[in-house]
Amino acid sequence: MPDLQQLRAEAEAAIGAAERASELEDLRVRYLGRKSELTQTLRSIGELPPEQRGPVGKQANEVRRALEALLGRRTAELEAAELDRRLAEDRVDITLPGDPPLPAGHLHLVSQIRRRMEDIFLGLGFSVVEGPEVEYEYYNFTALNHPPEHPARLPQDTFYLAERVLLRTHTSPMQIRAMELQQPPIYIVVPGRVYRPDTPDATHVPMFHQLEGLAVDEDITLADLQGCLLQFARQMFGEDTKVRLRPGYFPFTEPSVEVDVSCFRCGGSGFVADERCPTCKGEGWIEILGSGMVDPNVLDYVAANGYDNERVQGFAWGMGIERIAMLVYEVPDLRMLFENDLRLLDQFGAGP
Ligand code: 2U9
Repeated sequence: MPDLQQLRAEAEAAIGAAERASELEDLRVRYLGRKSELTQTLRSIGELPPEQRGPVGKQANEVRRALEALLGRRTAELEAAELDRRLAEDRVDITLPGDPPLPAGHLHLVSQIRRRMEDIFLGLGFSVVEGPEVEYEYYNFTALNHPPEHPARLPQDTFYLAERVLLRTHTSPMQIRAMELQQPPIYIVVPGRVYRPDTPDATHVPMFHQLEGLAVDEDITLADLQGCLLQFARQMFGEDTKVRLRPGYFPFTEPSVEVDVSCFRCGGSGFVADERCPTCKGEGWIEILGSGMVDPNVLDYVAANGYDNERVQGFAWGMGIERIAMLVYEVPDLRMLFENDLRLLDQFGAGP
């Protein structure tokens, strides 16, 4: 018969000293488990002399209840202490500033200029259409009035992929396709990539972007071309911008004109603070595109779709998007637009 009071004192000391939940579990097994002295005592009460059964049973049950209560309290204490410790350790200072947001980024300079151009011509009533970069020689040259011996057709100036299949050297083939698909009147601009076998330098790269335009309707004259491009120039370079047409030559237009805008940097004076203007090189004018009245021979290729050159006329133009971006952003070397150096691009990040 164990000394229950001594057992109780020993168990209470051990439980009070326990520091972890796992220790308490061991103590519960040791003092209250099936093989514990207390449980054995309660089980064997029937073997005691009858007069001892009552007092021993009462005492043993008291000890059991006391130890169970103490284990419960000590478990709760340890759990609370553990929670306090974790809260102190995991504390987050919600007054600290959060992680800085990722910068939103922006379109490439060439894309920004392309979108501005598209918006201007949309405002003038043109639609934007795009076409394939891999083209037939027919659409790229023949239907655009390039004679068979024209030097632009030679492999020195055009990337051929197969016989009569090439990378387009301008977006003009899509204007022919558009006229095959849509009867006059037609007012379209065609932006996109074009390819020419050039060795890169400050003004040449083998792939660049153009935005070309085409208007075909009744009673179209060179004055319509001039007015249209004047509107474009004012919106692109500033309200005071003037345009100047000089004679030019292109296979697909007749007459052809080269178009200059008055320099938006020096206002056309050729000088900035008594120095020669770096943008127009002191000329006061900047060449921005080529254009002209659509050659009647070109309309003949699509005459079957209503482009009767006795009834309708048209004007067309072509400009390099990179060239405009270089002027607007004062980028001195065309190759810089293809290096994707963020030190350049992020200077002009505003807007889409
Ligand atoms: C059709 C009829 C006529 C498009 C034209 C130019 C003049 C021109 C250059 C500008 C700089 C090419 O990117 S560049 O090197 N383009 O000078 N482009 S007229 O004339 C067309 C197009 C389509 C059916």
